[in-house]
Amino acid sequence: MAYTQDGYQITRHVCPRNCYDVCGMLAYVRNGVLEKVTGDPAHGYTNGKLCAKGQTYVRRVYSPERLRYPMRQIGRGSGRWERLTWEQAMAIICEKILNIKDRYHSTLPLCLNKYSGNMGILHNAVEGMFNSLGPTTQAKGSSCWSAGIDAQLYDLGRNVSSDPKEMEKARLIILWGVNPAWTAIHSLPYIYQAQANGAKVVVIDPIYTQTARKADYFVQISPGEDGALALALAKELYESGKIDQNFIDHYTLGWPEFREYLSALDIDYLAGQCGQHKEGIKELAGMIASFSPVFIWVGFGLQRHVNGGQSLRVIDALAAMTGNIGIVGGGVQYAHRMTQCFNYHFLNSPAGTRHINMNEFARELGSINDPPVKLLWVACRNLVTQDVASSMLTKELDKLELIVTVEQFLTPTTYHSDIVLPTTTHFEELDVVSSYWHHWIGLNEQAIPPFFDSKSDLEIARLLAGTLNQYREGSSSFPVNKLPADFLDSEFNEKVYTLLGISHWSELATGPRRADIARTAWQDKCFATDSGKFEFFSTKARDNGLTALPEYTQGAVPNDKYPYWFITSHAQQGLNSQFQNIAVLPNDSEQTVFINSETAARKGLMNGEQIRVYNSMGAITLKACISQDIPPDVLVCHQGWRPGEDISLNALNVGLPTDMGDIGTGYKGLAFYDVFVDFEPV
Ligand SMILES: Nc1nc2c(c(=O)[nH]1)N[C@H]1C(S)=C(S)[C@@H](COP(=O)(O)OP(=O)(O)OC[C@H]3O[C@@H](n4cnc5c(=O)[nH]c(N)nc54)[C@H](O)[C@@H]3O)O[C@H]1N2
Ligand SMILES: Nc1nc2c(c(=O)[nH]1)N[C@H]1C(S)=C(S)[C@@H](COP(=O)(O)OP(=O)(O)OC[C@H]3O[C@@H](n4cnc5c(=O)[nH]c(N)nc54)[C@H](O)[C@@H]3O)O[C@H]1N2
Ligand code: SF4
Ligand SMILES: [Mo]
Repeated sequence: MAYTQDGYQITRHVCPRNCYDVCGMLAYVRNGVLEKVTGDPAHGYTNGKLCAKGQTYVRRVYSPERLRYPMRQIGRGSGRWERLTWEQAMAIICEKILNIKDRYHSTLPLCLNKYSGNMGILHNAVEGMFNSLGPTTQAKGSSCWSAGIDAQLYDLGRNVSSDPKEMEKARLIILWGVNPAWTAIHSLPYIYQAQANGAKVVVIDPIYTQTARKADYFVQISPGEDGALALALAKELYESGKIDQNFIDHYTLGWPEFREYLSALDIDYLAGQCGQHKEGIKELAGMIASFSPVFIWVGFGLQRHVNGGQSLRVIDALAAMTGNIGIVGGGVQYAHRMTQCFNYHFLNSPAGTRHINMNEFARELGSINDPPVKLLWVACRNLVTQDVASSMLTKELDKLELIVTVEQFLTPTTYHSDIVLPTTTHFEELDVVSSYWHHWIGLNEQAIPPFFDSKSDLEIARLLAGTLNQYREGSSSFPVNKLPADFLDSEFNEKVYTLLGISHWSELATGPRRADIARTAWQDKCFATDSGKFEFFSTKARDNGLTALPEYTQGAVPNDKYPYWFITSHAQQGLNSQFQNIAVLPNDSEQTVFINSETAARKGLMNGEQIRVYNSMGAITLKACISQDIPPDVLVCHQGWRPGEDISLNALNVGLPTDMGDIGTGYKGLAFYDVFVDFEPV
C-alpha cells in the first residue's frame, strides 16, 4: 500500500473525472497534509504526466470554498446557509423520506439524479442506497455519448476500441469531431510520434481548434454534416475502385445494398451540404486510399447532433469498405466499454423502479404523476449548469419538497437545494476507476483523512441507511456494516482479476494495470453483430425505426429568426463544470463567446463588448471575443461554471434528442450542439 520516501507518505490515485485520460497520480502527504500531487510514471498511458487541472488538486482539496459541514439553506436560493451536524441532516432527510412513504404508500416519489462528477465504481453506492429503499424514480441514460455508442453497436456489435498508442502505427490519422489538445491531452504524444514517423493528421471540425493547429490538413465542416462528407468520400473511393474487396467479401454484410445506395448519390450535392469543394473531397479520398492504415478517432462532439448516430455509422462504413477495420494502426475509435466488467451489485434496481430519461429530466419532473416526485437526491451532478432547458428545470426543482445535493462546492445546483452534504475527494476515499478511452485501471487509496466533516458518497449511503433503519426498521437493505474495502471485494470478480493479471485489487496499490484486451480492436475480424460481420446493412437498426443502411440524414439547421449555431463544446481549463472555480488556472476567467470577425463587423461589434445571445428559450449576456477560428454562422462558448457568474449556457438549449442511444444507454442522447440563436450588442 502506501510507501514512504523523503519523509512523504506516497499513495496511488487515478483522476476520477469524466475525462478520456483518467490519469494515474501519486499523492505526497506529510503530517496528514497533502502537499503535492504528481503524475504516476507507472501509468502506461499518461506516463507520469497530468493536465493543468490535475496540477491544481492540492488547491482543490484545500480550497477555502470547499464544503466543510452539512448545511441547510434557509429558503432556497437565499444563500443563507445554516451549519448542521450529520445527525441533524440525517434527521431532516429521514423524516422526510418516511413522511413521503406514509403519504404515498410508495417509495416512487423519491428521485435520484446522479451522473459523472466522480466515475469511481464505489460511487455507485448512491444508486445502491436508492435501490435499497424499494422502487424509486431514477434518471437514466447519458447526456454524453449515447448516439455514437449505438451507431457502433449496430455496425460492429460491441463498443470496443484500440489502445490509443496504436495511433503511432497509423499512416493517416483523422481526428473527426474531437479536440484532444484540450480534452485528451495525453493522447497527443502518440499523435506526435505518428507524425514523426511520417503520418499525416487531418482534423475535421467546424472550429479551427488547438488540435487543428497541430494537424497537416484541416477540414472546416458545416456542423452536423459529417455524414455528407463521409458519404461523398465513400462514393469517390468506390467509383475510383479504391476499396478493399477482400475485406468486404469476407467480413461484411450488406455491401451490395450500400454500393447501390452510394451509386445513387450526388457528390456535388453532398459537398455543398458539408461546405466543401469537390476537389478537397477527392484529395482526402486519395489520402485515405494511399495511406493505410487509417486511424479515425471520432469524438463525442461529432455526435451531439440530431443525426449524430448516422454520421458515425457512415464513418464506420467508410473505414470498412477501405479495409481499415481490425488492422494494426487503423480502425474507427470512439469509446470502449471493455473494462466495465465489475459486478455492479449496487446497480440492481428492484422491480417497479421508475426509470426516467435524464435528457428529459425537467419535462419528466413536470409530467410524471401517480405518484409525483417529491424528494430529489443529487450526486456527482451539476444539474443546473450541465442539463438542458435550465429555466424549465429550475421551475420544476422549485416545486419539490426536499432537494439534497452531495457536493464539494456551492454550485448553482446547491442554490436550488435545501440540504447540502459535503463529500470527500479521491484523496480521501478508497475506489477504483477505469477509462472509456485507454485500457488502464487504477486504484484510489486513502491518502488523507476526510476534509472537515465531509464523507464519501459510500459513507453517506451507509449513514443514511443506518439512520433510516433506526427510525423505522427494515426501511433500507443497504449493507451498512460493510467497509469500503469489503465493497471493493464484492465488486471484483475472476474476469476482472484475469484481465488485470492480479489476484486481489489491493495489488493495484503497486501501480495501475493495463487490462489484457486486444490492442487492435477487431483484429480477429469476428464482429459481435448477429451476423458476426461488419454490418453495412443492420436489421437491428431497421427494427429500431432507423434506416438499415448508414444513409445521409440532414441535420438541424439555423433559420431566419435564429441564424447562428450555438456550439458549447468542452473547455480547456474545465472538466465539464469542475475546476474553473479553482482560481489558479490561467484563462477563461469570464464566460466568453467567440464570434467570426466578419460576422462581428457586420453587426458593428467590437472585441470585448457584451452581447445578448438569445432564442425562444431565453437570453444570456456574454463577453464577445472576435476570432478567425469560427465560421460566420457559428457562435462558440466553452461550457463550464465559475462562481459568482449567473450564466447557464444551457438556458438556450431545448434539448433535442439524437437519432440513436436507446439500445446502449437506455435513452436517446442529447443533440447539445443543435442550438440556434441570434445576438445583439448590449
Ligand atoms: N452546454 C453543454 N452542456 C453539457 C455538455 C456540453 O458539451 N455542452 N456536455 C455534457 C456532457 S458530455 C457531460 S458528460 C455532462 C457532465 O455533467 P455532470 O456529470 O453533471 O458533470 P461534472 O461537472 O463533471 O460533475 C458534476 C458535479 O459533481 C461534483 N462532484 C465531484 N466529485 C464528486 C463526488 O465524489 N461526489 C459527489 N456527490 N459529487 C462530486 C462536482 O463538484 C460537480 O459539481 O455535461 C453535459 N452538459
Ligand atoms: N479539458 C477538458 N477535457 C475533457 C472534458 C472537458 O470538459 N474539458 N470533458 C470530458 C468529457 S465528459 C467528454 S464527453 C469529452 C469531450 O471531448 P471531445 O470528444 O473532444 O468532444 P467535444 O469537446 O464535445 O467536441 C469536440 C469537437 O467537436 C466539434 N464539433 C461540434 N460539432 C461538430 C460536428 O458537427 N462535426 C464535427 N466534425 N465536429 C463537431 C467541436 O467544435 C469540438 O472542437 O472530453 C472529456 N475531457
Ligand atoms: S482532468 Fe483528465 S487529463 Fe486532467 S488530470 Fe484528470 S484525467 Fe487527467
Ligand atoms: Mo461527457
